[in-house]
Amino acid sequence: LEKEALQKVEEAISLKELQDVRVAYLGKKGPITEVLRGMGKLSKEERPVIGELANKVRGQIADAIDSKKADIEAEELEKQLAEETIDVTLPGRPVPTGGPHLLTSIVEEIEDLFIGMGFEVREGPEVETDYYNFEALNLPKGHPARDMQDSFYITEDILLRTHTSPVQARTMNMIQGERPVKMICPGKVYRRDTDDATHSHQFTQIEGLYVDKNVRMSDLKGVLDRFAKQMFGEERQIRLRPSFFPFTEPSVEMDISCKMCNGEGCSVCKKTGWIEILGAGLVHARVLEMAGYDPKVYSGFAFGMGPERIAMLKYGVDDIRHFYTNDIRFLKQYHQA
Ligand code: FA5
Repeated sequence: LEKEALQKVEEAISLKELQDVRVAYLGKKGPITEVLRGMGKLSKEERPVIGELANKVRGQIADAIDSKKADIEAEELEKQLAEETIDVTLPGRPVPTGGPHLLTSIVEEIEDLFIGMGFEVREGPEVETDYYNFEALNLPKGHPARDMQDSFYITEDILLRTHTSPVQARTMNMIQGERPVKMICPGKVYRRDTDDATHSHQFTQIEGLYVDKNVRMSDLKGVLDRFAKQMFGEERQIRLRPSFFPFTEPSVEMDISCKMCNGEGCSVCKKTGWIEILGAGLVHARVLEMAGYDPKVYSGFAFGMGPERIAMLKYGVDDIRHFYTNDIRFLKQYHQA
């Protein structure tokens, strides 16, 4: 019996099999328990001999099971460790990382450029009152120039701002003529424009405003020229064309020489050699006055540019809709490492 049991223990290759052996030989219904149970029937002389023998056999089988159990456990641990080994020399799986959107980068680049010229950065609300979006900018109700910017009205007096110019009026109003202002304001604007390659119903503008004593047209031209050359390269030319905005007098639009054809005329610049990127002018006396600045003491210039158009020019993007459709293949091209 002992030999047979030890043989079974030896053959067991899993903890389950070993447990089965333990139950079979040492369990309540096993042969040794049976022998011990039958002790009562034995004679006085036989009892200690058989008892000792049975206990010895039981002890040996139990020891063999315990030592085999330790072997199997060690073996299993070994196996598990081998299976779970990590090869630290394998190349890692790349984790895709995001990056700033091209539009965010260009706005930040423009901000840095103007901060370098002493402008501070301000913000204003996208949901704006009719007063700040139009009236404070010399565009009273019924003024025909309101049609230049088709609007999304929320109520009769509240709308999505059509440009960032209301931030001019808000900033000046806050300071009430007490000191000069030199600020830019980037932000989203909304117009009921039909979307095409160069127009979007929601786009970005960056407003600029400089009000001080003796600010002149030449100051505006100098700042815009610096901006264009730093943004697009020293060889680029700027051109100011007379224009009209009710909140500036005189008003201009600024064109930049086309990079694609070097001013020769191509499809990108609609064969003119120039591309319009912003509107600007000297702040209208009425606007200064309404915001608490004395136009006899103060003068100023303002501009409003479209960073999408600037990014298109700088990076050769052929359709403004690329900025908003979020095709990862487009966006990835502009991620800096
Ligand atoms: C204005 O919005 C004036 N507030 C700009 C201004 C500010 C003039 C301060 C004088 C003083 P305009 O509507 O032209 O002007 O727009 C300014 C720029 O925004 C344009 O030159 C163009 O770059 C961009 N822009 C205009 N409409 C759209 C559009 N639908 N989609 C994308 N960009 C546009």
